[in-house]
Amino acid sequence: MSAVVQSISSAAPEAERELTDGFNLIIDALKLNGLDTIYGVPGIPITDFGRMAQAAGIRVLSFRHEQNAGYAASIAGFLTKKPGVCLTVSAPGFLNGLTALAHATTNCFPMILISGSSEREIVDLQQGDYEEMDQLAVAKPLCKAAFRILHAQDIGIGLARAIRAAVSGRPGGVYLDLPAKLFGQVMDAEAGAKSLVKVIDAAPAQLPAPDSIQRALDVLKGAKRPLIILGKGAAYAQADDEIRQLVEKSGIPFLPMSMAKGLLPDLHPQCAGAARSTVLKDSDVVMLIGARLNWLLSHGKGKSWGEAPKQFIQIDIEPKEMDSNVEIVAPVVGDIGSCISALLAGMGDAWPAPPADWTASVAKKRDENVAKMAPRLMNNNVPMDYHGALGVLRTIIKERPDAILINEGANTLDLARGVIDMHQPRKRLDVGTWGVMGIGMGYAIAAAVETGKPVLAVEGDSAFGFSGMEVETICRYNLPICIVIFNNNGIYRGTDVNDAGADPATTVFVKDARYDRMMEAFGGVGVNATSPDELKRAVNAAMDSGKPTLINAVIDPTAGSESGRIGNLNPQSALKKK
Ligand code: OXT
Ligand code: ADP
Ligand code: MG
Repeated sequence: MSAVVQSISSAAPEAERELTDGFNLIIDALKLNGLDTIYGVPGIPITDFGRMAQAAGIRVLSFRHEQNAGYAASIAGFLTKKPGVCLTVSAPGFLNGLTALAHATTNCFPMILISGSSEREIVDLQQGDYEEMDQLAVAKPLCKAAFRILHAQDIGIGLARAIRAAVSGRPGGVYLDLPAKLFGQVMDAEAGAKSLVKVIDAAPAQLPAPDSIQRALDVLKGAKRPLIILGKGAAYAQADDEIRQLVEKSGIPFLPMSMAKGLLPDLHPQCAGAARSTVLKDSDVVMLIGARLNWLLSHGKGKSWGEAPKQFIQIDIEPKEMDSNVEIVAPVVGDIGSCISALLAGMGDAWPAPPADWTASVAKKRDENVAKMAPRLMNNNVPMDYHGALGVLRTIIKERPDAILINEGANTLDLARGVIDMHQPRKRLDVGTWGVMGIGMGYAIAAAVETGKPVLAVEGDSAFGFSGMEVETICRYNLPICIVIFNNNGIYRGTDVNDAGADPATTVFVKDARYDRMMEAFGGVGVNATSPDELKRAVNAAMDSGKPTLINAVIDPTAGSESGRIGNLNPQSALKKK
């Protein structure tokens, strides 16, 4: 239905007809396709569009910086399997949103970045328009697809193409360029309504070839020390029951990648999360489900994978992913739900359990590691170390398993990943494939908005700084978000000194900063916590009340290590002066 009714000739009633325009057609097209939430920042030429969308019942969340709105849209896509929508102004706003679009593409999250843009004729002749930029050309190499709509009658098709490109096959980011002139273009309302497209079956099932299933089962059956690795593609697929059945029916130990934690509970008897290096090294057959053999898995080779020959089975929707780093002896290409169902059917009722010495050795290593860590998590040291603080948060997540955990930082990320067990699928959201700082507040906002669940954001003090101004957004929308800042006065540690001059070292911040006061400035709750007991009380109070809360958790500035668990990736200079 067109939202605006206009009369083009009040003097001639017989010639009266209903009109609509670009503004209304975009809104109608979004609504028709169930895209009911927009994350963005207003300004020329999209301010009125935001107002009209809000008036038409779309939830429009207005941020302080487009990058955060973009990260929100990207994780909304991951959580809902619908493209998350980010709306920005032209050139600078567009560029601010573009990092998040590239991030969505890299992480295989469906997202659409819609940006207003300047007049084509002026941009193409480079005549210096307001916020002039050839945005389509800039976006293209950084996303899965990019489209521009020039005519109101193409809005329906343009949005349909964007939705399909974002969610079908391997999901990713799509750019949609809307020049300012398009919004005001008028057309007949009936023709406009007819031009809209409700996308049917946007992400069609992709069935695996039966041969590929049989090949995978043959390899798996021959394994002496099999391992299943679950990645965030498996979490995205929302085939939770099938995946659980496959893991349990096979009896094979599973290793969850960071955002796949909780797909099966971390406390599941087959979970090998706490025996990571052992299972990577000693396994002989590895079945990857929605996980890539990229840097996070040492490219499937080298020291962490041990000496013994290894065979890989890979389940992925993207055929080009196969053999990307090492040979895949059994590629299974299809959507995870269909692939796992086919594997389950092929396994029949009597699938042999893996050799007991293998499962026992994995369980033993896991239990040893868990036991080794346990006492460290119970310490009540002041100043807090990471383990004391995380021990408290781990219990809180256990007691509130449906809360969503957002996590970024270096030590704050790596230690939280190991310490905080997850109990339900898609509850842990973090820096992802690029290890990017700045996802925190955008993710927290979208997680609260899309799921209605309480959110706990565990943030390094540096990581938080990348999106910290969005605490105002959190307060404005009164979202149930509790932010805990692990404040160790800096990046990795707060103790570095610059011996060469008066400037501080590059990795340290203002000492003993009180981030909690930022939250108070906007009417939220701020707490300074100096011990695990104080931290526990403050987080529980925040989660009970649902009030926006920021807890400044004072962490020993000497406790962290350079780059957390990935210090080995730092290049070293042989010529470095001490
Ligand atoms: O088996 P072994 O013996 O090996 O043991 C493993 C597990 O078995 C065991 N484990 C357990 N034991 C007991 N109990 C339990 N429950 C348990 N669970 C596991 O523990 C070990 C470790 O397990 P894990 O973690 O699974 O294994 P591992 O070996 O670490 O896994 C390897 C990886 C690669 C998969 C893993 O490490 C990983 O996922 N890493 C991701 C790392 C990452 O992405 N880091 C973020 C980037 S770092 C850096 O780039 C930063 N920057 C630069 C920057 C960035 N990133 N972005 C932008 C836009 N600009 C700049 C910055 C600025 S970090 C950063 C800020 C840092 O400062 P902050 O103040 O924010 O943070 P602090 O450091 O806290 O100060
Ligand atoms: P992780 O970082 O957790 O290891 P990655 O992001 O590297 O995970 O890998 C996710 C993989 O999942 C990608 O290769 C992507 O193509 C795949 N994927 C995403 N959704 C699906 C799906 N529905 N079915 C099959 N594969 C999928
Ligand atoms: Mg820090």
